[in-house]
Amino acid sequence: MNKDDTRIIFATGNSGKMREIRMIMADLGLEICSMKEAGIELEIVENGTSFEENAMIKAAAIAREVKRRGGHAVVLADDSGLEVDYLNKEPGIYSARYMGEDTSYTVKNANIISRLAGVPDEKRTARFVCVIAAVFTDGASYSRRAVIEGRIGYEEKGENGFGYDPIFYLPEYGCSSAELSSEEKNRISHRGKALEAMKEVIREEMGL
Ligand code: ITT
Repeated sequence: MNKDDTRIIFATGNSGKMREIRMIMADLGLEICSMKEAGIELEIVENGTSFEENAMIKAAAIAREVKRRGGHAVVLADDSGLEVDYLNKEPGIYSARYMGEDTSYTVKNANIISRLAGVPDEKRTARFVCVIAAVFTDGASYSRRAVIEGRIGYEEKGENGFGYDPIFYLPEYGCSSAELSSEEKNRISHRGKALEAMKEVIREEMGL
Protein backbone atom coordinates (compact mmCIF):
# COMPACT_ATOMS: atom_id res chain seq x y z
CA MET A 1 0.00 0.00 0.00
CA ASN A 2 1.24 3.48 -0.89
CA LYS A 3 2.07 5.52 2.25
CA ASP A 4 -0.26 8.28 1.09
CA ASP A 5 -3.10 5.78 0.95
CA THR A 6 -3.13 5.93 4.74
CA ARG A 7 -3.69 9.67 4.77
CA ILE A 8 -7.21 10.90 5.36
CA ILE A 9 -8.31 14.27 4.03
CA PHE A 10 -11.50 15.58 5.58
CA ALA A 11 -13.46 17.68 3.10
CA THR A 12 -14.71 20.33 5.50
CA GLY A 13 -14.09 24.00 6.04
CA ASN A 14 -15.97 24.01 9.37
CA SER A 15 -13.49 24.26 12.26
CA GLY A 16 -16.06 23.15 14.87
CA LYS A 17 -16.65 19.91 12.97
CA MET A 18 -12.93 19.41 12.37
CA ARG A 19 -12.14 19.67 16.11
CA GLU A 20 -14.66 16.93 16.90
CA ILE A 21 -13.58 14.78 13.95
CA ARG A 22 -9.93 14.81 15.07
CA MET A 23 -10.86 13.63 18.56
CA ILE A 24 -13.19 10.89 17.34
CA MET A 25 -10.78 9.61 14.66
CA ALA A 26 -7.61 9.79 16.78
CA ASP A 27 -7.59 6.10 17.73
CA LEU A 28 -7.41 5.00 14.07
CA GLY A 29 -3.76 6.05 14.12
CA LEU A 30 -3.87 7.53 10.61
CA GLU A 31 -2.76 10.97 9.55
CA ILE A 32 -5.83 13.14 9.27
CA CYS A 33 -5.85 16.59 7.75
CA SER A 34 -8.36 19.20 6.80
CA MET A 35 -8.75 20.43 3.22
CA LYS A 36 -6.85 23.55 4.17
CA GLU A 37 -3.95 21.57 5.64
CA ALA A 38 -3.87 19.51 2.43
CA GLY A 39 -3.52 22.79 0.52
CA ILE A 40 -6.86 22.37 -1.22
CA GLU A 41 -9.16 25.31 -1.62
CA LEU A 42 -12.19 24.42 -3.65
CA GLU A 43 -15.61 26.02 -3.81
CA ILE A 44 -18.02 23.08 -3.61
CA VAL A 45 -21.63 23.60 -4.62
CA GLU A 46 -23.79 21.56 -2.25
CA ASN A 47 -26.73 21.15 -4.60
CA GLY A 48 -27.89 17.72 -3.44
CA THR A 49 -31.32 17.15 -1.95
CA SER A 50 -30.28 14.96 0.98
CA PHE A 51 -27.50 14.78 3.58
CA GLU A 52 -26.22 11.67 1.75
CA GLU A 53 -26.02 13.43 -1.61
CA ASN A 54 -24.29 16.50 -0.20
CA ALA A 55 -21.77 14.48 1.82
CA MET A 56 -20.89 12.47 -1.32
CA ILE A 57 -20.69 15.63 -3.47
CA LYS A 58 -18.07 17.04 -1.06
CA ALA A 59 -16.04 13.83 -0.72
CA ALA A 60 -16.11 13.12 -4.47
CA ALA A 61 -15.10 16.70 -5.38
CA ILE A 62 -12.05 16.58 -3.14
CA ALA A 63 -11.15 13.04 -4.19
CA ARG A 64 -11.21 14.22 -7.83
CA GLU A 65 -8.97 17.17 -6.97
CA VAL A 66 -6.48 14.96 -5.10
CA LYS A 67 -6.35 12.62 -8.10
CA ARG A 68 -6.00 15.53 -10.54
CA ARG A 69 -2.89 16.58 -8.60
CA GLY A 70 -1.52 13.07 -8.83
CA GLY A 71 -1.89 12.47 -5.08
CA HIS A 72 -3.43 9.69 -3.01
CA ALA A 73 -5.71 9.94 0.00
CA VAL A 74 -8.86 8.57 1.51
CA VAL A 75 -11.34 11.44 1.41
CA LEU A 76 -14.10 11.82 3.97
CA ALA A 77 -16.85 14.43 4.24
CA ASP A 78 -19.53 15.31 6.78
CA ASP A 79 -22.93 16.69 5.87
CA SER A 80 -25.04 17.42 8.89
CA GLY A 81 -27.81 19.61 10.21
CA LEU A 82 -30.66 20.24 12.60
CA GLU A 83 -34.20 19.00 11.88
CA VAL A 84 -36.92 20.72 13.91
CA ASP A 85 -40.17 18.73 13.68
CA TYR A 86 -42.46 21.70 14.38
CA LEU A 87 -40.78 23.57 11.46
CA ASN A 88 -41.30 20.67 9.03
CA LYS A 89 -37.71 19.54 9.58
CA GLU A 90 -36.19 22.95 8.81
CA PRO A 91 -33.41 23.99 8.59
CA GLY A 92 -32.29 20.42 7.67
CA ILE A 93 -29.78 20.30 4.83
CA TYR A 94 -29.85 24.12 4.81
CA SER A 95 -28.61 24.41 8.42
CA ALA A 96 -25.36 26.20 7.53
CA ARG A 97 -27.14 28.47 5.02
CA TYR A 98 -30.18 29.22 7.26
CA MET A 99 -30.70 33.03 7.35
CA GLY A 100 -27.45 33.37 5.38
CA GLU A 101 -24.09 31.61 5.76
CA ASP A 102 -22.55 34.68 7.47
CA THR A 103 -25.35 35.28 9.96
CA SER A 104 -24.20 34.63 13.54
CA TYR A 105 -25.53 31.65 15.47
CA THR A 106 -26.78 34.00 18.17
CA VAL A 107 -29.17 35.37 15.57
CA LYS A 108 -30.01 32.00 13.99
CA ASN A 109 -30.64 30.39 17.38
CA ALA A 110 -32.80 33.30 18.57
CA ASN A 111 -34.81 33.05 15.37
CA ILE A 112 -35.54 29.34 15.82
CA ILE A 113 -36.55 29.90 19.44
CA SER A 114 -38.89 32.73 18.41
CA ARG A 115 -40.51 30.54 15.72
CA LEU A 116 -41.32 28.06 18.49
CA ALA A 117 -42.81 30.66 20.85
CA GLY A 118 -45.69 29.11 22.81
CA VAL A 119 -44.96 25.60 21.50
CA PRO A 120 -45.09 23.07 24.39
CA ASP A 121 -42.20 20.73 25.31
CA GLU A 122 -43.63 17.65 23.61
CA LYS A 123 -43.86 19.46 20.25
CA ARG A 124 -40.31 20.87 20.41
CA THR A 125 -38.70 17.62 19.24
CA ALA A 126 -35.64 17.91 17.00
CA ARG A 127 -32.61 15.95 15.95
CA PHE A 128 -29.12 16.46 14.67
CA VAL A 129 -28.38 14.32 11.61
CA CYS A 130 -24.90 13.48 10.37
CA VAL A 131 -23.90 11.62 7.23
CA ILE A 132 -20.25 10.75 6.73
CA ALA A 133 -19.22 9.89 3.16
CA ALA A 134 -15.95 8.25 2.17
CA VAL A 135 -14.18 7.82 -1.15
CA PHE A 136 -11.24 5.37 -1.08
CA THR A 137 -8.26 5.43 -3.41
CA ASP A 138 -9.68 2.55 -5.50
CA GLY A 139 -12.86 4.61 -6.03
CA ALA A 140 -15.01 2.62 -3.60
CA SER A 141 -17.47 4.87 -1.77
CA TYR A 142 -19.61 4.50 1.33
CA SER A 143 -21.81 6.60 3.58
CA ARG A 144 -22.97 6.20 7.17
CA ARG A 145 -25.81 8.15 8.88
CA ALA A 146 -26.54 8.71 12.56
CA VAL A 147 -28.82 10.97 14.58
CA ILE A 148 -29.17 12.29 18.10
CA GLU A 149 -32.68 13.14 19.32
CA GLY A 150 -33.42 16.14 21.52
CA ARG A 151 -35.65 19.20 21.86
CA ILE A 152 -35.36 22.89 21.09
CA GLY A 153 -34.76 24.77 24.35
CA TYR A 154 -36.18 28.12 25.43
CA GLU A 155 -32.89 30.01 25.50
CA GLU A 156 -29.25 29.49 24.53
CA LYS A 157 -27.30 27.52 27.12
CA GLY A 158 -23.65 26.49 27.27
CA GLU A 159 -20.42 27.58 25.63
CA ASN A 160 -19.09 24.30 24.19
CA GLY A 161 -19.61 22.81 20.74
CA PHE A 162 -20.65 25.11 17.89
CA GLY A 163 -23.62 26.12 15.70
CA TYR A 164 -27.00 25.12 17.11
CA ASP A 165 -25.62 23.30 20.18
CA PRO A 166 -26.76 25.98 22.69
CA ILE A 167 -30.45 25.50 21.79
CA PHE A 168 -30.34 21.69 21.43
CA TYR A 169 -31.65 20.38 24.74
CA LEU A 170 -31.06 16.74 25.73
CA PRO A 171 -33.82 15.67 28.15
CA GLU A 172 -31.91 12.58 29.42
CA TYR A 173 -28.93 14.73 30.35
CA GLY A 174 -30.89 17.78 31.58
CA CYS A 175 -28.68 20.15 29.60
CA SER A 176 -27.96 21.41 26.09
CA SER A 177 -25.33 19.80 23.88
CA ALA A 178 -23.26 22.98 24.36
CA GLU A 179 -23.12 22.17 28.09
CA LEU A 180 -21.56 18.74 27.50
CA SER A 181 -17.79 18.32 27.46
CA SER A 182 -16.42 17.48 24.01
CA GLU A 183 -15.78 13.89 25.17
CA GLU A 184 -19.40 13.52 26.33
CA LYS A 185 -20.81 15.07 23.18
CA ASN A 186 -18.66 12.91 20.89
CA ARG A 187 -19.72 9.75 22.70
CA ILE A 188 -23.44 10.31 22.02
CA SER A 189 -23.63 12.72 19.09
CA HIS A 190 -24.80 12.21 15.51
CA ARG A 191 -21.21 12.88 14.37
CA GLY A 192 -19.65 10.59 16.98
CA LYS A 193 -21.91 7.68 16.03
CA ALA A 194 -21.64 8.16 12.24
CA LEU A 195 -17.84 8.40 12.47
CA GLU A 196 -17.60 5.30 14.68
CA ALA A 197 -19.53 3.41 11.99
CA MET A 198 -17.25 4.84 9.29
CA LYS A 199 -14.17 3.87 11.29
CA GLU A 200 -15.31 0.25 10.99
CA VAL A 201 -15.58 0.65 7.20
CA ILE A 202 -12.10 2.22 7.08
CA ARG A 203 -10.57 -0.61 9.17
CA GLU A 204 -12.21 -3.15 6.87
CA GLU A 205 -11.22 -1.38 3.60
CA MET A 206 -7.66 -0.67 4.71
CA GLY A 207 -7.06 -3.93 6.52
CA LEU A 208 -6.20 -2.21 9.82
P1 ITT B 1 -18.58 21.95 5.46
O1 ITT B 1 -19.63 21.75 4.38
O2 ITT B 1 -17.38 22.68 4.98
O3 ITT B 1 -18.25 20.67 6.16
P2 ITT B 1 -20.70 23.41 6.78
O4 ITT B 1 -20.81 24.08 8.12
O5 ITT B 1 -21.16 24.18 5.57
O6 ITT B 1 -19.20 22.91 6.61
P3 ITT B 1 -22.91 21.53 6.50
O7 ITT B 1 -23.35 22.00 5.16
O8 ITT B 1 -22.86 20.05 6.76
O9 ITT B 1 -21.45 22.03 6.86
O10 ITT B 1 -23.82 22.22 7.59
C1 ITT B 1 -23.87 21.72 8.87
C2 ITT B 1 -24.51 22.76 9.78
O11 ITT B 1 -25.40 22.08 10.68
C3 ITT B 1 -23.47 23.41 10.64
O12 ITT B 1 -22.93 24.56 10.02
C4 ITT B 1 -24.25 23.71 11.91
O13 ITT B 1 -25.01 24.86 11.73
C5 ITT B 1 -25.22 22.54 11.99
N1 ITT B 1 -24.64 21.45 12.81
C6 ITT B 1 -24.21 20.24 12.37
N2 ITT B 1 -23.69 19.51 13.37
C7 ITT B 1 -23.77 20.28 14.46
C8 ITT B 1 -23.39 20.10 15.79
O14 ITT B 1 -22.75 19.00 16.20
N3 ITT B 1 -23.64 21.08 16.67
C9 ITT B 1 -24.24 22.21 16.27
N4 ITT B 1 -24.63 22.48 15.04
C10 ITT B 1 -24.40 21.53 14.12
